[in-house]
Amino acid sequence: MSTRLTMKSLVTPLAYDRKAVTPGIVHLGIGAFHRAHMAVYVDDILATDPSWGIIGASLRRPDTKDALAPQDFLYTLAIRDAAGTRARVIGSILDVLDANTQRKELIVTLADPRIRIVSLTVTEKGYCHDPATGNLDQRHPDIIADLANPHAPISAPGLLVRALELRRQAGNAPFTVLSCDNLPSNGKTVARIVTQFARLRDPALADWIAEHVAFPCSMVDRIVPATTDADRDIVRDLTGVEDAWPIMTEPFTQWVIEDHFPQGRPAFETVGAQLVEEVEAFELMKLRMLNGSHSTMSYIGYLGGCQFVSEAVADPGIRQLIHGLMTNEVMPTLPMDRKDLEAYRDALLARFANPALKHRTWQIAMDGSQKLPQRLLGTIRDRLAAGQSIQRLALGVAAWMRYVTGIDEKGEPIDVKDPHAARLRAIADAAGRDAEKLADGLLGLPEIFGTDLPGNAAFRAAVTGHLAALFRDGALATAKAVA
Ligand code: CS2
Repeated sequence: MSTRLTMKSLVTPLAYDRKAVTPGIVHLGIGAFHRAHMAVYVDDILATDPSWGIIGASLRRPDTKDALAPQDFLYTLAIRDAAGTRARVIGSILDVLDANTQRKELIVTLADPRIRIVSLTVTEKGYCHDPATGNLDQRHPDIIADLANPHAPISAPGLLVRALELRRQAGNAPFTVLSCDNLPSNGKTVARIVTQFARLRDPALADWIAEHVAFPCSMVDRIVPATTDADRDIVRDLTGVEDAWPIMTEPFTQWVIEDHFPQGRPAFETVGAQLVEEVEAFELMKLRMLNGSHSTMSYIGYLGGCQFVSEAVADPGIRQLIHGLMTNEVMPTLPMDRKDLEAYRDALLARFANPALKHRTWQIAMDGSQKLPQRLLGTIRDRLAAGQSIQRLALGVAAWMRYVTGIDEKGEPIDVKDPHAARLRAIADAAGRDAEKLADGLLGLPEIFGTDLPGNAAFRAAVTGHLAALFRDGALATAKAVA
């Protein structure tokens, strides 16, 4: 594939000799997001420093390995907007290990001293934590399995701890753990989860991890819709090459990283990343502005019949709602300059409207139980504490509640994907279309709403009122009324 791809003038070829590249990073969760984001920054580095190749690992499914192995792990990145599509070949991923069939090899690789960074995009649910508190969920089935069988772990925390244990036993330095998921203070969160898991296994190991392992925070941003067959056709028409799994994305990309890598790192600052002392304000801004809007638009848009984000944001009611949500309810909670936030908001609205990105509302609607706390509920808490209104934010929460009933506005089933889908469905089935009962049942889930929000009368009233309106008037009319 490489030769054919590099011969095409429309495709930017590799700028380095791939045979000279050696592995320096293991990435857990080698999905579309990583392949459009970190793998691209690393691809840009390899011409000047070939010691940072990536070994990817899939913890659940072998499909990425199956697709990429026959093409030597090369793939096409297609960058799309209204102006057209640009393609480039990415070669930074040297191999992909399927954890289910190559678990031993994966653990040996993680323990290899050449690996100085282990990065993760395992999605929110891959951390096996309680999203409301950020603590390890000790009742999580994968955590129970890993505590019973710590030398053959299946969870991300289990794998990290086993690999760190082997490094410690061998007298080797640990790797730096770099979370690239949309979690609040993602480095601190993964540090907490990993040390809590280690402590359940071996307190001395937990102490060693707490003392020696760095967990820098990072804010990652690039919109990456799931690849479809239509995308494969677009890439084939553009490049003349059959790529089993190309990645489609937008021109925008951002990566803000806390500069704390005691074992060394690629010179990411030379390829567009921002290396800073403190990332958390950036993370908060992105989670609340981008992801908070995304989730709100997705639930309302899906219910209102919008298949793609670009369609949802083209609806005048939804657009006004999202604009108002960011301007009036989110921006005042953020520590940044107002002018910068206005520019950020406007850039987001333009990115959401990208007509070439077929970003499904259904895709973003997934895993709401894991996403709501950092995307909407933190902002709601801050505003309630300051006695401020939360009407638009509460509509995002109510739209999620309406969505997880699993029945759309036409009476058709919704394929609700969520680790708690069955529990959510049972609550919804018991409540029927009674807004009060439904809100009551769902607010009773402490892993989402904590123990404070369910008792907050203003929050409860706002959510219940919106939920009743969603059942009565439908999503688009309700969005327009609240906007
Ligand atoms: C989206 C994110 O699927 C989702 O939940 O909100 O994946 C979003 O596209 C990225 O965070 C953008 O950086």
